[in-house]
Amino acid sequence: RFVTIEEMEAATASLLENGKKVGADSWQQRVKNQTPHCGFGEAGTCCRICAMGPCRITPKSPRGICGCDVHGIVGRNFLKFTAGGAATHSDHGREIMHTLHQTKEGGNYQVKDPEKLIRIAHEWGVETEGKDIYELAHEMAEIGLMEYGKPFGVQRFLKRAPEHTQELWHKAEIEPRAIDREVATALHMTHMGCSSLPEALIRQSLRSGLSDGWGGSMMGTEFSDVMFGTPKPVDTTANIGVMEKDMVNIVVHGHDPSLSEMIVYYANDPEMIALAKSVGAKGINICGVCCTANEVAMRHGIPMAGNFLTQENVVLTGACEAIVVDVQCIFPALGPLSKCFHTKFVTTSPIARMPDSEFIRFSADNAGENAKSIVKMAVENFTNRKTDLVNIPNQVSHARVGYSLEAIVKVLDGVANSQVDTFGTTKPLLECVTSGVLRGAVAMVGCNNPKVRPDYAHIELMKKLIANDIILIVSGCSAQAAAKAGLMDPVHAKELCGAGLKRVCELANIPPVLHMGSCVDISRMMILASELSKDSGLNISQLPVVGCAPEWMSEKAVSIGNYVVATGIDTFLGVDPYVKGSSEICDLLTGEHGVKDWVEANYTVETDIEKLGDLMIERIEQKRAALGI
Ligand code: BF8
Ligand code: SF4
Repeated sequence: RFVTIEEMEAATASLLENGKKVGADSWQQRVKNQTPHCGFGEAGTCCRICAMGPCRITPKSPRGICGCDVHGIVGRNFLKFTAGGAATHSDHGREIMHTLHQTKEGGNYQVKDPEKLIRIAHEWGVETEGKDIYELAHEMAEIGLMEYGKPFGVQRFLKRAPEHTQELWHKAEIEPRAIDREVATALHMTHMGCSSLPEALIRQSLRSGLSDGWGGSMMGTEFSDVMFGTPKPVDTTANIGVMEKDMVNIVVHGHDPSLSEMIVYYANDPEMIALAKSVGAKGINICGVCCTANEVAMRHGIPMAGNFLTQENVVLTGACEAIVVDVQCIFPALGPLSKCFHTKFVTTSPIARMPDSEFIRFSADNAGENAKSIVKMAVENFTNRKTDLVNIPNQVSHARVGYSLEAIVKVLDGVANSQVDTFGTTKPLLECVTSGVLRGAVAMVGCNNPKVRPDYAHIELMKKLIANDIILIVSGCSAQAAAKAGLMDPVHAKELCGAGLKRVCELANIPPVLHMGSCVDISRMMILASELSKDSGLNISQLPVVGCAPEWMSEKAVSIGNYVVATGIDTFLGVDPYVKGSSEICDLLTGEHGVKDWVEANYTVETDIEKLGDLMIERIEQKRAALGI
């Protein structure tokens, strides 16, 4: 029913043994080689943005050669980190808009949720009357793409936020303008001889974070839904045991659903299935890793083989015919690792080129053709499998996923007590919170990081929170950790809940941990928070809701942290974002009079996971007390 962290670690250990037989390297080994890490890097006190450096700040050398102090250096590093994440998420969103522009009737990409497209068009003030749906899709794609570089105005989606939030952003001068502009401004500000004032650097960090969460990511999410369908609850399975011994296993990994959707489509092609049978397999099994897994699980119930730090495990099973990737969070290690087995490592994007891979360039024009040839290549590779190297640990959990905002509102109707005005709103959830049946909600997101025992923080924190009647909304690799452990099991997970949450799970027929999607889908969480605020008349910062990334590692995660905080949601991190070298930056991010004065929320960094959980519960209870509930 539930898979413990120890059982998962034992499975990984047996896979590493498998790897040893063929001389495979692993992240577990590379972590040892990299430890201890550079102390300057860890504290954020090394600057190498100009060639007079690198400058490192010590008590004896408190300033860089240009005279920049430690606060300027740490702040600039933090802003650059954010800009990297905002650029990455937003470029994913841009790719989606380009794909939308290529949609056509009967084409590789189509509009599957026309209603949502029309809804967003109305929001954006675009005339829909009398237009063909594809004409509208192309027009919306162009307008969306303009959001990246428009010379004037602010992001269109900001209007979705409660008015109070919009006012805070305006007053703090952090409303994101064009998406690319916020990234460029960040890089301009961090150039040698520009900003070294901590406050200015942190403001721009929030602003470029917002250009991601309320700009690029939100477009990525919304228009993925338009093209591939808005997720609805669907049952699936998770963990390494979803790989099938007798089938061709194709693992999809990365982020952009434009690739994985096509691979899923061709894996179901009768011609390909017949080919698989002709080479001695029972069929074709697609499973996912990282955010791509979330995308196809949410829309098609495709099983999730693992998350960030188990990406090598899928190859180590010896049963992976192909691992097909697009962009982001892909270990370059997969190249050499795949060479130790029969696995084909297929890269598809000019953005993520890697040695030891087969590059099949993927684009909207050739998507069908190329997806088919990738599936064919994987099927034909089945006969190269070395059966004595096949080791698939028998670990599988059931999971119900697919909780888009639209789906959450729908399940809430099941909890509503017959007052018509609560249907189609978040009010039933608010009622549960006000009455104390639920104490609050935690949005748990983000990666794995070897600095934290992988998956341990996600899983243990979730168990602690649900036992305390706190509902979880999750995304990214956090979602997969939950699914692997069985915390999304629609039947059994409620056994781990407090009485109140258990009751809600029964009434709404949901697991206590709701899978909202991939990391770009944290934008869904921002809209949910906005709806809760509007439906309750409270500010977002007053809601007993916090965000948490206990094992984060990527630049994208810092960008997310910044937009979650900027949206008014206190955010708890289990890994320090390289800022501990500057008291001023730490005060701005975590103190009572920094970002909190501007956006009514701040960060808490606590690497002791048990304490991190206690702090979140304490914050939720403080917010409840302030509301008198
Ligand atoms: O965007 S949670 S390891 S997979 S960065 Fe990457 Fe982190 Fe996973 Fe998706 Ni998000
Ligand atoms: Fe050193 Fe200043 Fe150049 Fe940074 S910008 S490397 S602190 S001289």
